[in-house]
Amino acid sequence: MSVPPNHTAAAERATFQAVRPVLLALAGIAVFALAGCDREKSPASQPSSGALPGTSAPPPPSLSTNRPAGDAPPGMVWIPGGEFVMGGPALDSAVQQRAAAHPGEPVCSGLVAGFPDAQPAHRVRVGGFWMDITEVTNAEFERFVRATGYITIAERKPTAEQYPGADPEMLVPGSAVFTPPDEPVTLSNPLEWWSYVPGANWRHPLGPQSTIEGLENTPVVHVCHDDALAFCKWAGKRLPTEAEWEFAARGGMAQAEYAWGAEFRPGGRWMANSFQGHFPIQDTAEDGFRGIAPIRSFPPNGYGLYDMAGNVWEWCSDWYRPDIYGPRASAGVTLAPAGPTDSFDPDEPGVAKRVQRGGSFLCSDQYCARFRIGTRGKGAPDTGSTHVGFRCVKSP
Ligand SMILES: [Ca+2]
Ligand SMILES: [Cu+2]
Repeated sequence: MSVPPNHTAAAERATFQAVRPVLLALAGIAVFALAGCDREKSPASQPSSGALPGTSAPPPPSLSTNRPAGDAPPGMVWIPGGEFVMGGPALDSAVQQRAAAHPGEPVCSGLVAGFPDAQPAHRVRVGGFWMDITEVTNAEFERFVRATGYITIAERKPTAEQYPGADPEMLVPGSAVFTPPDEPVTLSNPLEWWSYVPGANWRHPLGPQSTIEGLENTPVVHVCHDDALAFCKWAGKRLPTEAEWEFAARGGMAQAEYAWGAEFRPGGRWMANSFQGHFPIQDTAEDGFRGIAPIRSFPPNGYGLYDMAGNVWEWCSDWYRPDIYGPRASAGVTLAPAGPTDSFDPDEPGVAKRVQRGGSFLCSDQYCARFRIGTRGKGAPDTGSTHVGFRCVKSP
């Protein structure tokens, strides 16, 4: 996400996105999964994270845009596919001017820098597919867990073998919870507002005392990429590729600033669940929701999809690298890209990450702004948090 524009080179090098292993190793430090809510860095030298499990050549892409006859699968809508301009979120001149005029004021560095990992805009073609109309809810995830007995990663006890060097006391099941500080903090250290909470998981989103009772229609959270894949398998679905996700989010509009058009609040209306007020200490909830919102709380986009911006981050199937768009741009139209075969995140070299999209209820123009369409997030596959969920797609 963002840091003050005048922050130092040292801060630039600091890790902003600790993940589960790091967290556990840090013993006592509560962290993490900022899921794209960190600053970007310019893609410079980019080694890969090495061999990645589960990476194999994807099947040849289908570019068919023919909608199969018959009814849509329950809860899904047909996304027609086609050619579109991917990435290239615009620089925000108002934000840049504000940042220049008030060098001490925190502002989303992504907005100032123009989201370098999402540049440049380039042409992509994807085939048609079915997509979940909403993010997967607690009720749906519960059905999956009842049917399969699946235990999410956050519910499993991490072992010393998995996390060598970790403080044994930290080797307890848990997950990252947004815990806002009481007083203003610099935006350079996400540890100020993320805590590793033992006992936090999808059934207990804020910790052991919390419950999902009454939250049946709220997106499930604390699901990591591995958990999402297990759900997809059970449901006979899959995660979207990053290109499919963005095609769908654009709702048929070419190169709009937001999933719903050019303006953040058309006619003064809130179009997505985001963060208002002073990040991270006070969310004034002007959009009606402090924290997560039930599905369908905001208007759908052009394809009838809800929450393609804000609310919770959504896992995609692609590995994350910040440097993939450049080569594509010079290659003409990229056909149904499934992402790179390795991962690299300059913010956390050595930790392989998957792409996340859409931003969350914690995104604000002050700190992250990943509700802007075309921007990208990332997270380690074993790491969920209070603001990471998913939705599935299905090939025809
Ligand atoms: Ca909100
Ligand atoms: Cu954000």
